[in-house]
Amino acid sequence: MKIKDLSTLEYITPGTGACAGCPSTIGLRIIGKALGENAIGFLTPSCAVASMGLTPQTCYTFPALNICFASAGASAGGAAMALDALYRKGKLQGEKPVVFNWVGDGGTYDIGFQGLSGSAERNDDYIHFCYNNEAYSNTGNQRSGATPQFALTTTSPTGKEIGQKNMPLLMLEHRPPYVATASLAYPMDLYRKVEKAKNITGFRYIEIHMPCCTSWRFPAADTIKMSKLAVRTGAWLLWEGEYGKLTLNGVTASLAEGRRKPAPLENYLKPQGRFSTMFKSPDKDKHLAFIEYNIHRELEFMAGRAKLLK
Ligand SMILES: Cc1ncc(C[n+]2csc(CCOP(=O)(O)OP(=O)(O)O)c2C)c(N)n1
Ligand SMILES: [Mg+2]
Repeated sequence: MKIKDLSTLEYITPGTGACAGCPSTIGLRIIGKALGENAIGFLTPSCAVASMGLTPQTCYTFPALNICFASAGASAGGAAMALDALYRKGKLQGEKPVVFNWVGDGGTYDIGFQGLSGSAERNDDYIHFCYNNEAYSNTGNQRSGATPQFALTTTSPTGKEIGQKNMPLLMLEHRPPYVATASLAYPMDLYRKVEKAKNITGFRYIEIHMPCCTSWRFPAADTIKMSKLAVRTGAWLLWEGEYGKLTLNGVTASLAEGRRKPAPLENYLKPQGRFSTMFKSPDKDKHLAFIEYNIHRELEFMAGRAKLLK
């Protein structure tokens, strides 16, 4: 299957208030084509909400419910249970809608983490999408648990002092039926993962890397280029897992097996204004080497983790 063969269904209408080059809109278009018309989405405060417009003129074509951060797990889990009850009582017929969350990294890694963890452990029946733009973007670019080390944000004005946490792995360790990471630069890999998740019952987590031209400060036309470089440098890893078992995918697998050399890190970081202070620093080479070391270490760690449970 090729991208041109995907459904013509659109989850977003023209005229959204999102920035030009917004990765969230690109991601939602692809996942919509995989999830189809029979789906209900929950959104926590984020760019995806700030740009959706006001009722009755919102840009989404799926039923979209705005919920608070802490309740993302409980809301989607509760909706899935309520649907089950309606089917049991004979009040609904036909195929059960897919319930999904569309939540940022701030909502997933930080503010909604506790509720999400509880929901994953209960194995509630929905897909949680984390669209990870590595910052609290809609509120003006504050740091999150997904912001990389040395990146400038308004709350890390000299560069973030620590790196990001491995949130998808934390979700995998809840041992749910499905966890995956994906990239906008590999849309058919993303599509395949969403379609796979759609046909599984229970808690599913898919995290999509979302280079954000506004917060990261690179040209708006380069969203996909930055997405691809993130994967090719090893800064973003592609993998999927079921019940704790983990498999590396695509370029990430080639990097881990040494079949492919990582792309030069500077090609990825230099065009991003959020690293401008690091590139001006006399310690630039030391910092770049440290990031490279951490990328390599993470890849080795994930490759090792993949071998542990087969
Ligand atoms: C409990 C709570 N804390 C803080 C806020 C303010 N707030 C709104 S959106 C947001 C950041 C969201 O970041 P993320 O989930 O990464 O989405 P993005 O803006 O990057 O799309 C914050 C802190 C809020 N609405 N509710
Ligand atoms: Mg964010």
